[in-house]
Amino acid sequence: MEQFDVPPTPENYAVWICFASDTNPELCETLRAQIEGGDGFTESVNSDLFEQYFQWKAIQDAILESGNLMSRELGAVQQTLEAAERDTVAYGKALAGATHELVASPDEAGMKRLVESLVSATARMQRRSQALENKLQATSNEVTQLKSHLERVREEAMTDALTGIANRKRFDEALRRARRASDTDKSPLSLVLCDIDFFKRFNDTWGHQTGDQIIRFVAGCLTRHSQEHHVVARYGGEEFGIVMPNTDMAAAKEISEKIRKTVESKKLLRKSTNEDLGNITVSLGIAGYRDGESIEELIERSDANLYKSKTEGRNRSTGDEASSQSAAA
Ligand code: GH3
Ligand code: MG
Ligand code: MG
Repeated sequence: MEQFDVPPTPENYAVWICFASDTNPELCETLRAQIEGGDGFTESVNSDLFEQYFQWKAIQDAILESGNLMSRELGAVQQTLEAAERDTVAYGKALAGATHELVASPDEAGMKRLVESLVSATARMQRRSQALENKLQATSNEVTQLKSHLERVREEAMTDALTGIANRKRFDEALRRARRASDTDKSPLSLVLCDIDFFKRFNDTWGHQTGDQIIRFVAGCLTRHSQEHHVVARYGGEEFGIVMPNTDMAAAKEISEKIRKTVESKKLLRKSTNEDLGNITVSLGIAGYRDGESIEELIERSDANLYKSKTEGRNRSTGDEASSQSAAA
């Protein structure tokens, strides 16, 4: 990844680990072609690779599987309906025959035969109706299960596997929706970006797995201090974003500070060995949505504030106005 300048995001890791372990011939082939083509690995090439071989693959598989199951179910229902139709025709004929015989005023024995044949034809119809009802009920249950299966796959495609919080895709979607809502009802919308300080150093010292443990810990802090309607997402490797609809700058700053202080104050222990990992800190950048600006502009302004937090010493949060900056004591 280093050789081709591929950023070490979770998505890119997934692609390249698969390449290194040679577990997906199709992906390996595509990657080799890209390398040989010499066009490099731009952000869009990287995200296309991930979508193609991981996200979309999972969704497509689920849709295909659901489609197959659905058509099998519908085929069975169709057969039951056809059989029911044949029985209905036969029943109609039995009734017509009975009417004809009644017109001819049958004797007592003939009447008995007639009633018996009508009773048995009616019983057959009843059984068929019952079977049809059962089949339809089973199909309806099956369709409900398929729907929830598809919903689960959709959920997975929007979730970051390492932390369980939203991934970049859901972040983008949430931000777009929040911006639309803010445009409509003029409610405040804040965006917080958060980045772990000196994380490369931490990773190099303690290893990637312990690094992952820290990413999960920070994700937990963000979730704990955010409100229920906020969307907390892993924006990139050790970067997070919180979309905060209906939240003004003051409230967003307050939450950001709570997050910062919680992360800073936690004494970290290595899970596997209980070794003292010291403390880590995060830097945050906050921007409030300005009427009419694009999503990109809003992200850029949050990012600029995050950058400010970094250059002015890290372990701090910076809001829109310079005067609203909060720093560690
Ligand atoms: P700064 O304070 O300026 O943010 O410094 P930094 O070292 O945190 O910044 P930089 O962006 O240079 O380093 C980010 C590092 O995050 C690089 C990579 O080693 C690590 N990283 C990215 N994704 C993952 C991941 O999924 N797991 C782990 N363990 N580390 C990751
Ligand atoms: Mg970073
Ligand atoms: Mg960092």
